[in-house]
Amino acid sequence: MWIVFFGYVRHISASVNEEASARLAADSAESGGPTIFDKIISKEIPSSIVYEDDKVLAFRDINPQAPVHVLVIPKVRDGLTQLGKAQTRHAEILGRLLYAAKVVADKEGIADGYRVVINNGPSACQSVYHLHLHVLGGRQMKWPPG
Ligand code: TR5
Repeated sequence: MWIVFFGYVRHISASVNEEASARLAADSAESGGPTIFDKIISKEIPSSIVYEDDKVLAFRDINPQAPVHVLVIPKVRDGLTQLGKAQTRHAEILGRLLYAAKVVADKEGIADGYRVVINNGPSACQSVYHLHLHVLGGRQMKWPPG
């Protein structure tokens, strides 16, 4: 009984922390300053690159949530801190990112089933404010997501 109670309290407190750090990340994103992904793009910080072209970079997530977990990002942010900031001028890069996600899935051997996720804003737990697509696969996915 107590174990269940403390488990529940821990679960609630983890959710509160997650939400608080997501809100903090969103607040600091308002400044439009650099993110960790800028350093990955400039190769100042090493990453495991899966795919790259003139506009798009795809690299393995440092904290994978599936056997295959790749992030697909635009090399130039141009105001795209999150999907919700997209303007008409971003339509081409949005298409390029989605197509790159498909290319990554093919290259990674997960074409039979994978998930492409965009966390938009604090309520979706976005933590890095440089638009990115998560490509997840290599295991059975569940629906609905958490
Ligand atoms: O929560 P959202 O949707 O914003 O996703 C951000 C993702 O970036 C998370 O899945 C993190 O695990 C991932 N991430 C964060 C860092 C990082 C990374 N992936 C690769 N390499 C990384 N470095 C070097 N540093 C990070 N802070």
